[in-house]
Amino acid sequence: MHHRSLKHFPPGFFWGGSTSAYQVEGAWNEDGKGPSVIDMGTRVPNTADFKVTSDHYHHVDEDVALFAELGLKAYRFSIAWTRIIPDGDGEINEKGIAFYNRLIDALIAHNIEPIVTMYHFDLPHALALKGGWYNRDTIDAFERYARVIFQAFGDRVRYWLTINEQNMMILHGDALGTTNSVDTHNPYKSIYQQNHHMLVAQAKAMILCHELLPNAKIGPAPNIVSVYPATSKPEDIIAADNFAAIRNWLYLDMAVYGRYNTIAWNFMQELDCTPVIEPGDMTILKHANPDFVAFNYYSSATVQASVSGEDARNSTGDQQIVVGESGVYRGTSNPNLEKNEFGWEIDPVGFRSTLRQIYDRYQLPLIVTENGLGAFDKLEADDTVQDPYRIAYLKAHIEQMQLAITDGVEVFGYCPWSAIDLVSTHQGCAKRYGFIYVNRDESDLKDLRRIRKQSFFWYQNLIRTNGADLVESGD
Ligand code: BGP
Repeated sequence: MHHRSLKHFPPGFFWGGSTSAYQVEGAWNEDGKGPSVIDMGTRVPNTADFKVTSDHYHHVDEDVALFAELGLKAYRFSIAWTRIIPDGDGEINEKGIAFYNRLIDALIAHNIEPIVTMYHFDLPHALALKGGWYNRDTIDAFERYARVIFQAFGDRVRYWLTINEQNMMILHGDALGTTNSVDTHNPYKSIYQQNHHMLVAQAKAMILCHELLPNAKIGPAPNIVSVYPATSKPEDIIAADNFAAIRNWLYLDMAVYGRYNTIAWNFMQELDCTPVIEPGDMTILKHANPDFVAFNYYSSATVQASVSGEDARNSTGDQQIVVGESGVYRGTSNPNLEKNEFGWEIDPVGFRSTLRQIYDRYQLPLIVTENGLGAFDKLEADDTVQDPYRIAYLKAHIEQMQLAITDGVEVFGYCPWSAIDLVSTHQGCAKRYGFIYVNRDESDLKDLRRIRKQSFFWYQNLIRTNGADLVESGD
């Protein structure tokens, strides 16, 4: 759609930056923190583990001062459940509460809005030993944890995100190390049972948040992308509909409308993996009303029809690279798009289309909680990092976001991944995303020095002008 003029970013727009606890904090076993499934998971050989990461736990004041210098209006981070309740459902660890008090207070002192993810992949290991999300008791543990953090931080935190990328944990649990199949005969059965329990836990947290903190806002935070058919063949269109339902709408239809998406439900029926729904679950799911939809976007997805009986899962994918499902959809690459160094397709226009689709479907304000480019940045001899490729990626996506806003989509924030370098979920720390370089490599912690990248100054200027300098401040 052509527009005669573009709408400005709204006043007070949350230009932000994102991280997650296990990828940035380090201090994995300090001050009473319990182990999470991430701490106990297996690592890809020769990549960094999550013990120290960017050592944000010990650099919190310095990092927040840098975020303030960058000009961030919001900082989206996650609370490590195991810092607050080390074994997931037992004693509360006051030192964990003290750490987040310190972080939140520092952010507020710098006029940076804290946006808190309650749970970002790092389920307490002690709960995993009891069956993890397969065990219904984990719902109660999550609700109790939610109460603890709402009570501890709710006087200052106004924006809450429930579960980061639940859809990726379900679709790529193996890659993320977060879902263990309990039923080996039909792994889908246990995976979609875990999914159901997470959905109920999320609903309970949203209801509780509204009860305890009437002025706070809360929403889900899945990874949502436009799904394209590989061709205009009607069978490919159906495949795209299938994947969009299974990947996207299953999660948001439940979060917003409290109902299972029809196509996704039928997919589960075909695979004999519909979850057991206890009496009362659907009432809880219906009564949970998010105030906004948060979502992460890195790339679009393209699929084609899959013939029933074929092995559609014949390629290895990570959380962005689509694989397939026999008779349902088959992932393929999009010849119109370039790829980043890790094989992820780059699609800024798909970002606009994703924003439009979500808003059209749910009519709730949107916030982008992750978007960014992983790359092998290089620290130059003069202590600078030149990352024009990152600026180009972010600029192209922000331009498309502005077009979406002009299309009428209500967007109130954009928090690129990542505010500062951190350890990638499964590709170590050589895959960098931050505006701030952290001087370490996979095995050598060096001095963990913080260095402002070229993109830091670019984003600083963009924020200063509330996005008006998008064109002028380009690379
Ligand atoms: C999202 C996760 C983040 C982060 C990001 C980049 O799926 O929410 O935790 O890891 O992807 O992915 P990666 O680190 O694999 O490059």
